[in-house]
Amino acid sequence: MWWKNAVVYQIYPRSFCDSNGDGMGDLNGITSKLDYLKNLGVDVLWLSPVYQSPGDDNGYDISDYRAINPEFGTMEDFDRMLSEAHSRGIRIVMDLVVNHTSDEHAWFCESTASRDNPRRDYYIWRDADKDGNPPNRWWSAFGGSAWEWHEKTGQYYLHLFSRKQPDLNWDNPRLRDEIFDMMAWWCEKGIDGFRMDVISMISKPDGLPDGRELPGGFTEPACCNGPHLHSYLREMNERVLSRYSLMTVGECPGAGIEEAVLFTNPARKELNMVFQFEHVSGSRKASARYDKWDRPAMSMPELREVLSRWQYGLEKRGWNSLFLNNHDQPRCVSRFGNDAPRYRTLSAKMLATCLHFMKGTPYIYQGEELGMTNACMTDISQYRDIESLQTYDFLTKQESLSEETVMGYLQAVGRDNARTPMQWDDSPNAGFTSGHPWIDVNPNYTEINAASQIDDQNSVFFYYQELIRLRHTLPVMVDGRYELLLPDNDQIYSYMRAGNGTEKILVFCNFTKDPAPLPMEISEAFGCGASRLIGNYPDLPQGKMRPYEALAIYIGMKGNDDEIQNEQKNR
Ligand code: TEU
Ligand code: CA
Repeated sequence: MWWKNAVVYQIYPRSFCDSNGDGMGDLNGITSKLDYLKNLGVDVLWLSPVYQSPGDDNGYDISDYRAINPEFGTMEDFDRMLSEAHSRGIRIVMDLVVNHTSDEHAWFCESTASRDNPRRDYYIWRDADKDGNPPNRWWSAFGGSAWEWHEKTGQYYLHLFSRKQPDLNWDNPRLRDEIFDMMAWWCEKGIDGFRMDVISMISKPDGLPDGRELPGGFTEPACCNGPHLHSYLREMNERVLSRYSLMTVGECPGAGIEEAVLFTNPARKELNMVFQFEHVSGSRKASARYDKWDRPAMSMPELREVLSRWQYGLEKRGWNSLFLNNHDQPRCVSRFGNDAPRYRTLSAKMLATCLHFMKGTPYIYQGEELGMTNACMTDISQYRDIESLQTYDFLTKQESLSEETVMGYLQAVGRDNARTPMQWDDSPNAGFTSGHPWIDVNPNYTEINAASQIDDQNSVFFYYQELIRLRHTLPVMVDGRYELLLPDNDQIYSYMRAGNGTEKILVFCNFTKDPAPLPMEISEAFGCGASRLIGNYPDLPQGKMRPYEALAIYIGMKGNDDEIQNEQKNR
């Protein structure tokens, strides 16, 4: 299971690197940066969608699964990127978006042609109720009703996301056949796996019951972990996944540990791992009328409780994905760390230490390895994400919140924060494009960029490079059992990874800008021959842990220590 030792790097192609000056990242841009990614040391690239799409949801609205969006280049460009990646020992995982298509997909064009079209029930159609209203009060993730009226055929169709993303009807075996054929087509091209978009939503519950009450007279779409979900995944595994050596990760909103075990227990032959969202959904200790937008940030003790529960929960029963960033989340150094210039590098390295020594497959989102921060957009015209724009309209117009309040929400947790262009160097537009970028570059690119970091041993880049090297050289970092330490310490998150023998790694992360009393476990460890694996200060802490200090300590067989210490000396 190669994916257990792998480190995955997520690329958001439209913001990664533009090779032809049209202001949009593209496939040839990715190919031009494969040596950078090889140098970082990552094993797998997960590409957000590059298929044919009108771009209503930046490519998560696919109109042809077997064609490349010309904005990103051609299928030849894709094939070249794939073979260039493979020649460097880097695998490519594609984003599989099969809960819905674009409304411009040929299937939907047929489905809307007439009620008796053979592909009518590739999608989810329902009659209006006696008053002409939608069949239930489900909310679309991007605002408004999850039902769109289709005048020509006189029914509503379901769209859990934008009205241009109609949900597919997975209960239709012919639809499943077409999806599985398409997946096999990509596997035959030589890709190495799939990240499966909102895969926990593909089986809708009978009767489509309303969920939790939400603002504006809507309810939560009660459609995660539906009745046939696991049978559809077992069918997918049997008919496609099991025939290739793939890595599969399911994006599973609504999945708790018990569902995650059902998805990832190898004996069940479904998926290798899942993305769960408990740790990136904000504090559960406070109420929030608008969910992620006005939910307070999670404190370290809350984050520690969630992450530890998942580490213990999947031990010997499944496999964790490890992430704090992606294209839907704010930048972790701004959300969980401290992006003030004085603390940004320190806290970015601390967060990376906390995440990468855990058990599971780590995911690095483009720019995270540089300590890129949230954007600082001050006007709604700078925003591009449909979720941001439709939420802005809903909250200012329907909920009458002030522009200042709503802009504050977008600046804190809007998805655009992660979608500003990758910052390559301090030339105009951060070296992302020679043209006009589709979204503003973060002005701090002059201080935060790859060129200024790849040769700097104190950079965030260098630190990630080292964490990845350690994961590739320390089996206990992959297989060791997780055990929480200092459970009641409200500044330091500490845990241990225990190997079969005497080998162990101790991790200590001060999540605050205040010094913290030095845990005695650190002095004890060095007292019995431990060695420093990595840390974000040049020397060991004396008497206290410094602001945002991170330290990983290795205790193991004597021989290994010498190797480790020699390694340290030779660095
Ligand atoms: O995201 C699914 C999802 O749950 C997101 O809506 C996310 O939780 C939310 O935006 C947080 O505010 C996937 C893709 O990652 C996302 O980019 C797509 O917009 C969405 O599915 C629809 O395909
Ligand atoms: Ca381009």
